[in-house]
Amino acid sequence: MIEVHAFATPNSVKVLIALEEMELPYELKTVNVRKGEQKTGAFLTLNPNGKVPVVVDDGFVLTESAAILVHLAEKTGKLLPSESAGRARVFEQLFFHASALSPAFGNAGFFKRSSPEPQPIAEARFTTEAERILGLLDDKLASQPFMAGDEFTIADIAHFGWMWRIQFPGLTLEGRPNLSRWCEAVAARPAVQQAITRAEALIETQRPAA
Ligand SMILES: N[C@@H](CCC(=O)N[C@@H](CS)C(=O)NCC(=O)O)C(=O)O
Repeated sequence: MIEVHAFATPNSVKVLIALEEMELPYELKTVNVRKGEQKTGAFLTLNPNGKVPVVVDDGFVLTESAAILVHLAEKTGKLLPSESAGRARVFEQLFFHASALSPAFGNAGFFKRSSPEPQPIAEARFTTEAERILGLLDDKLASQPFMAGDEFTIADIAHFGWMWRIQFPGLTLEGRPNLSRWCEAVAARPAVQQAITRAEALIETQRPAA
């Protein structure tokens, strides 16, 4: 069975959503990033980069959420078009997510909530960039139902991971009607709801018994 080392985080939930959508059984291993478990020796042998998620598929260890989404899509033949142009549109969004959206959201959240000292220039820089990216996605969804075209794909799963945690960088979807419509449609999918339930349970399992 596929092992998923994860926590209730934007990058982790993408993998759970993909597995639920693709109806692949998996075993969850909690890595509590709030307690720093991603920097411990045992976990670092799986991912020297010290970040979740990590998947172990029949002994094959894979890191990086976008690479994991592609691996699972290729394994099942689901949520990634086989024809070249459609496939390229999905990769376009995955690269955009990994190089632009995810760093902007993560850094905006860090400087808003976790920085040991206020850094107004950095916070403004990443928040403005995250807002600009939300605008781009809202514009894209004015003319197509999903991120890479007419079908729900792993590109939607990638972007949804951070929309699920949009409160961390202090952003909202207010005034973004197309993105709001898309987000509601993705959140309503039974597989997405099941993945979120399982991700949130990872926090519960770490709480001491009352
Ligand atoms: N590019 C990586 C980013 C992974 C990442 O930043 N994971 C976060 C949780 S969403 C993490 O492990 N943070 C803890 C840390 O950086 O120490 C991916 O897409 O998988």
